[in-house]
Amino acid sequence: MKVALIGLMQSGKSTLLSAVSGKPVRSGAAGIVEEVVPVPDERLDWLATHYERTKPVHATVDCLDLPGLAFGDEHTRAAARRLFEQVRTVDMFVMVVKAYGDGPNPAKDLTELQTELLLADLELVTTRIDKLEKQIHKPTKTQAHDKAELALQLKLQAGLEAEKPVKVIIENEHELELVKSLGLLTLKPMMVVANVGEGRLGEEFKFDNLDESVQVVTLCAKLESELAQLDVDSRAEFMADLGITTPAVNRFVQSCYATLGLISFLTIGKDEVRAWPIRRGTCALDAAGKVHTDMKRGFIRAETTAFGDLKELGDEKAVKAAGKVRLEGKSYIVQDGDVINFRFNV
Ligand SMILES: Nc1nc2c(ncn2[C@@H]2O[C@H](COP(=O)(O)OP(=O)(O)O)[C@@H](O)[C@H]2O)c(=O)[nH]1
Ligand SMILES: [Mg+2]
Repeated sequence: MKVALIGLMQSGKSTLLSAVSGKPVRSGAAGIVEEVVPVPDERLDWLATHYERTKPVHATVDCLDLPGLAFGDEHTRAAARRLFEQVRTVDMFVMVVKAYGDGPNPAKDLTELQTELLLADLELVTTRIDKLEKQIHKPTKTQAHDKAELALQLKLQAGLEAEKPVKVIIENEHELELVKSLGLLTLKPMMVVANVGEGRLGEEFKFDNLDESVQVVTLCAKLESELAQLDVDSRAEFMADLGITTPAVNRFVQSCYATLGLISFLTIGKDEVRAWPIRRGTCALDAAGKVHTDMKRGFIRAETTAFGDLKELGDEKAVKAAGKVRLEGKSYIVQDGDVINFRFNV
């Protein structure tokens, strides 16, 4: 999974990246900085300590930290556009807004960012319309497809001009299919990180201009980045003193998962235990395909135990004896924390 941190200058993106990656802050880098953040999962750590000679293989989130954006004049706006071009393939955006220091206005900053994303999409859609209008009269193989796309692009253009994000304008799978490859920015899911000062930890942040379904994480990036540099013991001590119960990386990743509708299933191998992110609603057959194409091709059954049962009863023998191992078929909907052994035959 790939996410991009988007925010105005000084909103704390680079500090946030340090907080979630545990790496030193790299403020002011000229280009995009990428860090691979392991997804914390206590279940995996439990499995690794209970299954001898296994190492935990955590899922990862690729985080792109963009240089601070500014939209004050044509020059900075053009620079922002070039950066946007480089994040068209990410899965989601994390909008970082400054809520620390003197008189921050996070709601206004968020609106500004959203407006700029809309404008960038409008520009792309308009370019696409020009191109389609030119080629639509030529009898090409793609003519029918082009006509359908042009009609949709005109609808997107009108919607974007009315300040609607593409994800609101798109009405069905068919429309989605037509524009999916363009990487429209306002089609992407997003969440918000409100970067508060040290004195406002634990405060809930509400944005009037934001849909209720959008995840908002409130944290102090500076403090969290300092905490992330410490060894485990002193970190726990400082966190307790500060009243922070969950490290930033856990809250950050949880919100990314919630935004994308992801859950994890777990596998136990000879030398590794592993967490696999899948979309909520994925069936056992497709989950098998994530692990190996052979497992999907030769799928027989998914031997499934809820992690909670395994932890409670202690080991595989005990869960079997208690009748807590289910043999699920291809269409079984995998649940978060399912420990699965795929039986297959190729
Ligand atoms: N006081 C305070 N300063 C912060 C906080 N978060 C970031 N900063 C400072 O703001 C400046 C810009 O942060 P940076 O992460 O580089 O912002 P970016 O431009 O969005 O990448 C740095 O000097 C940070 O130390 C915070 O929560 N509190
Ligand atoms: Mg930065």
